[in-house]
Amino acid sequence: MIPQSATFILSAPTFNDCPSETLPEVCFAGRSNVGKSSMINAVVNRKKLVKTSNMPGKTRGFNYFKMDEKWFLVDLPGYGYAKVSKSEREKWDKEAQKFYTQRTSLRLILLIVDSRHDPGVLDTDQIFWLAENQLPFAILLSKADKLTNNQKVATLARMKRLLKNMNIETPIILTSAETKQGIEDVRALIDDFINENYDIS
Ligand SMILES: Nc1nc2c(ncn2[C@@H]2O[C@H](COP(=O)(O)OP(=O)(O)OP(=O)(O)O)[C@@H](O)[C@H]2O)c(=O)[nH]1
Ligand SMILES: [Mg+2]
Repeated sequence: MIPQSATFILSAPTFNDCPSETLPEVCFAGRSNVGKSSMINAVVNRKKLVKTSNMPGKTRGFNYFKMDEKWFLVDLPGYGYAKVSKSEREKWDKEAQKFYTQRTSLRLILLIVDSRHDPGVLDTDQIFWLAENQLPFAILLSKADKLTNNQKVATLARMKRLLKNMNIETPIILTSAETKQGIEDVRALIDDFINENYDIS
């Protein structure tokens, strides 16, 4: 469902600054510049709820948006951005891990992976870590508008194979914030998790 109201709540620099209010939460994560913010705008059907840019590394902290007074959407900074110092990155990784494992209202992690490239070691590590910690997540392959039909089939097969090799079963959706391919499916997935009628295990 497209939210009627979508409001920015706060940007929490650390896990401890996240809202004390508990509503079901869905977060968007993935490498820097993979299209997280664009995906969010497409899913909530707003042109500029979240800032997008050609300059990776713009998003800082846990950015909270309230949807229909019913659930929180959280935009996370991208991982692997080269221009952020190693110590900054490590600090953020710790905050993100705390968030994933301790935020009890977190219902679903949408991990965005660029459909045009082989998932790199950062993506595979992240996928493995989420699965190992038994966290509810789905994979959104982004920027599908840049692919031919053959490439779309290949990228889906590649991701399926990777998950199978890791013994992981989780939804994969091919998406584009440009053409809106898959966006309806992402909305349906979110609805299912918000309403708790989906069991990923
Ligand atoms: N062709 C195409 N380009 C896209 C799509 N989604 C995002 N982009 C482009 O990719 C770039 C990065 O998009 P963002 O949405 O800002 O990416 P992000 O993951 O939020 O980036 P950070 O917050 O910096 O980590 C921008 O130039 C977007 O226009 C898509 O579906 N198709
Ligand atoms: Mg962003």
